[in-house]
Amino acid sequence: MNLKRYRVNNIKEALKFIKRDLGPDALIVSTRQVKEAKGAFGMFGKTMLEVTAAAGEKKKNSGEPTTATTKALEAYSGGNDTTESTLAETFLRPQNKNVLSITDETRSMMLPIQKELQGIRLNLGDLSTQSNAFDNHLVGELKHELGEMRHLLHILASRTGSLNEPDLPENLLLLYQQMKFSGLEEKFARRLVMEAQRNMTEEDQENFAYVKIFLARMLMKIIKITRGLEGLNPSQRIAALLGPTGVGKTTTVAKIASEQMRKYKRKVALISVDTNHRTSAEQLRAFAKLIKVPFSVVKDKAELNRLISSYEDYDSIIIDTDGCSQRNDKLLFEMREIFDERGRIHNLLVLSATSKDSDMNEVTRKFGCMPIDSIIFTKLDESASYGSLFNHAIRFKKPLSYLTLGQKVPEDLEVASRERLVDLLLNISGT
Ligand SMILES: Nc1nc2c(ncn2[C@@H]2O[C@H](COP(=O)(O)OP(=O)(O)OP(=O)(O)O)[C@@H](O)[C@H]2O)c(=O)[nH]1
Ligand SMILES: [Mg+2]
Repeated sequence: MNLKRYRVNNIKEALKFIKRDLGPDALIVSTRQVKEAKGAFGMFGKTMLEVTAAAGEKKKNSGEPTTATTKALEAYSGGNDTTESTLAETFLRPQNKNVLSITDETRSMMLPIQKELQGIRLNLGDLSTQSNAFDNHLVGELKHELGEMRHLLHILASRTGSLNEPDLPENLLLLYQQMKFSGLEEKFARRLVMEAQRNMTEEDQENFAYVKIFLARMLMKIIKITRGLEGLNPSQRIAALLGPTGVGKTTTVAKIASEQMRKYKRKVALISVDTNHRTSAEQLRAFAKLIKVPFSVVKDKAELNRLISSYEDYDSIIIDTDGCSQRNDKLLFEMREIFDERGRIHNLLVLSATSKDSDMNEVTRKFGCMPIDSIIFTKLDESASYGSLFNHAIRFKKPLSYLTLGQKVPEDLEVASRERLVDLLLNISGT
């Protein structure tokens, strides 16, 4: 991918350069405010806008220009080069008539299909009420036709990304595209920018930095956090890490144990719950030996409760569990037997930021058979976009406790903060 970075006074200036250098298919990847170095220690420098853009793929035979918004959506969804117009043009002319024409064009294509669908549905209804004339074969055919029509409608709808792109002022449209590029779901991104537009004066909407901060504030209000284990019972913190296989539970247990000891000087004990009857606890046993904390393996709830009671003079008890596939109902049931009790144990669901949104949703739904108090996102270092973290936090309304950013113990652990999460999505700090 051909990436280019520009320092400009405003977004219009950036779009001019992007179009000139990268062509009409360019896509804006990120934006941030930077201070130009000037004078001693770079003080008194002018604040500039830094825009990073990527060149899109060129289509060999250019056709009629359609809509830039559609182009942006296609680029976001993996690059479908059926349109020729520019993202930049849309930003320059957000009221572009083309936006209307593609919507109208699509609507007019879909109208007859929708009518036909309605007709088929009515016929199906009639047939099923007339039991004598009920003809299985005909109903089967109609159902098949209905399925095909639905499929066609789906394709048409996905070609335009959305039937009515938000009609937004330039800065909001730019940030809307940026959030979608980062993986934030279209409906969430749309709701955010629409809400922001309603709550800002037209003058404020023209100030890019203001709009970005405004959106950041809105996002910060949506995200819930636990401040690591600080929100837990201060007299004794008991945390169990649950989740699918290989997401980094054991590594994160070790990191949290170190954090509790080093940062808070707390007395820590480690437990491994071995439901899977695998001898995977050895890794943690070795670590416990290294940091000189007690470590035990338990097999069931009674043993776990007994052990926790014996650790009553410990400040933090961190419990590791075996990986459990969200599709393994038997194992999930065994886990639930141990962790469903509301009370002393804080259940942390561990999810990898590299997982697909749909997989993460399935995991959270399945593990929802036991109380999930907060979520840890691991492997942020292996992920290129962070919209899915927000999709998840918005959808399930679970607080986030930690983020992990690498394999190193103890350093690659961060307490999840709203500022950090919003920065990951909107690149406020520009790091
Ligand atoms: N890049 C990266 N790798 C990580 C991170 N956290 C853990 N890992 C790696 O992911 C792999 C699996 O980590 P484990 O801690 O064993 O995962 P687990 O969830 O305990 O696995 P099971 O117990 O088998 O379910 C190891 O290679 C870890 O080093 C992270 O934040 N970033
Ligand atoms: Mg493990």
